[in-house]
Amino acid sequence: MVNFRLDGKIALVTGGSYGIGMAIATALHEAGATIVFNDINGELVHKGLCEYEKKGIPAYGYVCDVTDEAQVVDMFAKIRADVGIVDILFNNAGIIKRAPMLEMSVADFRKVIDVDLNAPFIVAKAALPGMLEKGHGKIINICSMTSELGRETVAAYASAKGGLKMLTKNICSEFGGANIQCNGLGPGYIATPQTAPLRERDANGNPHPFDTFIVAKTPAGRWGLPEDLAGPAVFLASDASNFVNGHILYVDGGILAYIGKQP
Ligand code: NAP
Ligand code: GCO
Repeated sequence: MVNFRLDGKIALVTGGSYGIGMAIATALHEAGATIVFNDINGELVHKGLCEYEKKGIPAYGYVCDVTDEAQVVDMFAKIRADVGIVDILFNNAGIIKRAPMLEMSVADFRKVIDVDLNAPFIVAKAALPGMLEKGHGKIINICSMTSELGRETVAAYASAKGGLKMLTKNICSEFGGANIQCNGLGPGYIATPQTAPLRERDANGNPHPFDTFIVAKTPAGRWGLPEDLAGPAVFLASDASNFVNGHILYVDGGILAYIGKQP
């Protein structure tokens, strides 16, 4: 029988105190996994823990900046002591800075690369020894439309998410023989705080032009919801995907298939 269940598995979702991370963690819990998450400060972790408790999910939360290798290594030691060895890692924590390229500072470019590309390397590196010890593992990197497509103002983010696609393929290449699958989950345009500035209405209540643009560019005719990622996330975390490796599963309502509305 196809096995989508995650009973007995420990799943770490980085940046999982709200948004896409929380929706993924909720789905993994429903499939049977024990949920561990981190966020960058104590306030966010506390908020996340309260929210998981409200949902009846017994989650473990840790304060950890995923760009800091020492903090990440320390978090993995704590998780091992408190919960056990991580079987499933979702590299979800991410940031975006939108600015025309000529106005983007090098410092901002570096910051985005650090959180969105260097950190998934650091966290995967910390997770892999435990997975090798257990003889199995799932690493899922949260990619983006911008892993494939460019757009004005997101040079740093697109560079990081394009790089993350290749880090995914490289982890697959290096660890596939050890029964570790590394795949990407590429959300389309999802309604979360990260995309809220693109959906703000003007004083007259008219939608943001970018909002109108995205709805027209999406064959599904709407923004995605974090919950739209639940099924694909469980699939990539489960034994049902054991021969899927180095793949990026786009969950975008069809954006990447579509040339755009004809005039
Ligand atoms: P979000 O609302 O901004 O949540 C991201 C989480 O990561 C936040 O809790 C954030 O904390 C945390 N974080 C940021 N830097 C961190 C660090 N150094 N260490 C630990 N945690 C950190 O984003 P989202 O929309 O849910 O997106 C989640 C992931 O999906 C991101 O990788 C994003 O790029 C990707 N994604 C989003 C969309 C979309 O349309 N929303 C589409 C494709 C891909 P703070 O609140 O302090 O920043
Ligand atoms: C943007 C958006 C995107 C999305 C997402 C698309 O400014 O274009 O924020 O980058 O967040 O990653 O898949």
